[in-house]
Amino acid sequence: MSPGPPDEEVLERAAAGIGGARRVVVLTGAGVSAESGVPTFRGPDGLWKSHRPEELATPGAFARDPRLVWEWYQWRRDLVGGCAPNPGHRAIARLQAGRPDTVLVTQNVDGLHAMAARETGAEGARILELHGSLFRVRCARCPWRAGRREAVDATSEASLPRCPECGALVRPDVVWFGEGLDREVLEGAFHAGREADVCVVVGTSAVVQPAASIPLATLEGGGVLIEVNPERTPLSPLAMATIRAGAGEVLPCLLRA
Ligand code: BJW
Repeated sequence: MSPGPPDEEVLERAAAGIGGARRVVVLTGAGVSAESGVPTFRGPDGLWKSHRPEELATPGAFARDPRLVWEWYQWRRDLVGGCAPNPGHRAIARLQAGRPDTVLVTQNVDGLHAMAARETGAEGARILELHGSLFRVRCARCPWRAGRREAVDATSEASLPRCPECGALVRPDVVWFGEGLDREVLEGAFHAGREADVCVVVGTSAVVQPAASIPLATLEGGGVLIEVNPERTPLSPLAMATIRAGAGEVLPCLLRA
């Protein structure tokens, strides 16, 4: 159901909060890419509508059926490969170009924020990808990792890519349930959260930890939250402003300041 046009007064208050902030951190989730045609995870048309997360996004799932897991990831790589940043990604990139101390923390693995930053001349923008990237792979056994955009042939287990160092199976370089996040990236994200006086939370259901706790670090540091999401989330009651609209529709106006 469409939430209708955003409340002008709330939008103005939120824009003023961002405009007056010393430091801003932006936390994004799958919703920011929805208007680019990338499905979210948990919505009615979400990526997990027909598969349970533990069937696909866990190390156990990969150990049990690497072909099925790769088939799902290759389908997503193909889908995302045909998508482009939307006005929401571009608005965040423009904010970072204009205010280079703004840190963007994303749970997304689609690379659309980095693409928007390149298009907007914000190449130096600090983008912390908490959950990895669809377009990187790593060895399931040893530390080898690399960028990889070519298609993975998931027609049989024998056709799956193997590590050039140790011969074990190669897997997507993303963070699955039960796996730790990269320590440096995570520390950077929490530091940015604590230092910010405004945390703009966009398009995340805010149920997956530890990402969902980054806005809490802003609150603990005395800052405020601004949420952009057509639906209510566990963070909504904590936000000084909640804007019930799509990211692509509202961010260009909200981040103009
Ligand atoms: C729009 C819109 C529009 C629509 N505009 N908005 C503490 C308590 C309980 C459990 C745990 C805990 N700490 C750790 C855990 C376990 C677990 C966890 O969080 N479980 C919960 C689900 C209960 N976390 C982990 O295992 C993490 N590891 C970890 O903590 O290691 C240490 C440890 C391990 C074990 C136990 C304890 C500690 C790792 C989490 C990795 C998550 N990985 C995934 C898959 C990545 C790879 C891939 O893409 O395949 O990351 S899961 C999936 O969820 C993906 C996403 O990044 C993540 C978040 O989803 P997101 O972005 O919020 O998407 P949706 O679909 O949920 O929401 C979309 C939103 O957009 C909705 O709100 C819409 O309304 C909105 N929207 N259109 C704006 N146009």
